[in-house]
Amino acid sequence: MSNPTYTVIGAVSSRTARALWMLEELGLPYEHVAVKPHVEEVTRHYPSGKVPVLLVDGTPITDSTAIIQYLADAHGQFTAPAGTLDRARQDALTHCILDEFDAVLWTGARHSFILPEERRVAGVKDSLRWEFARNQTRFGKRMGDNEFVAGDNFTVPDIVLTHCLIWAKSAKFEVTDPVLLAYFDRMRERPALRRALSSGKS
Ligand SMILES: N[C@@H](CCC(=O)N[C@@H](CS)C(=O)NCC(=O)O)C(=O)O
Repeated sequence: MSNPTYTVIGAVSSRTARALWMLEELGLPYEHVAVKPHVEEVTRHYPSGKVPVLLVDGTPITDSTAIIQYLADAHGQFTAPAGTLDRARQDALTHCILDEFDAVLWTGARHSFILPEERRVAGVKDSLRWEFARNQTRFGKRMGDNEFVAGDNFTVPDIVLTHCLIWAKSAKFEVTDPVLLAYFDRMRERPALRRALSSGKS
């Protein structure tokens, strides 16, 4: 059976990079519609206007983590199989990264440029930076000497964590934990990540 047609909607400067990276790791062809949130190309498929959206033969899937886990499951790579204890541990790591890194960065972004100005709380950034540093130390300890987040293999949570570290740099949240810094250096070398980050930029 042939692969479905994949279309990724969203600019690479957003969480869309996660979907592009997974497709590049899988070596699958895709189309990339590099648009900002809330434009008609997005709201047509997802009324909230958020990106990324992945169209699988025209059927939309939203939310970057759901998208990359779907792709990993569908192609049997970069994930432990569903229904195994290894998968439960991998999912726990993915959710931990979403709580401890993605949510902190996203709150920072909301209070910088997403929320209406009168709803932004100026002081929240200091508190978030402290939390981000504390969470790095915790997560670095949890990773220990692992090459990848879940052990010896590159899996879905590696894409989420590395993307959060890239995001942190551009949002001026310092990455300081030595384990995470060394990990970030290793992950940045992945050719599929480099290809993904240049998608839509010409
Ligand atoms: N949990 C979603 C979050 C999607 C999201 O908030 N995307 C941002 C760009 S990274 C967006 O579209 N923001 C526009 C908005 O919040 O209105 C995911 O992981 O895809």
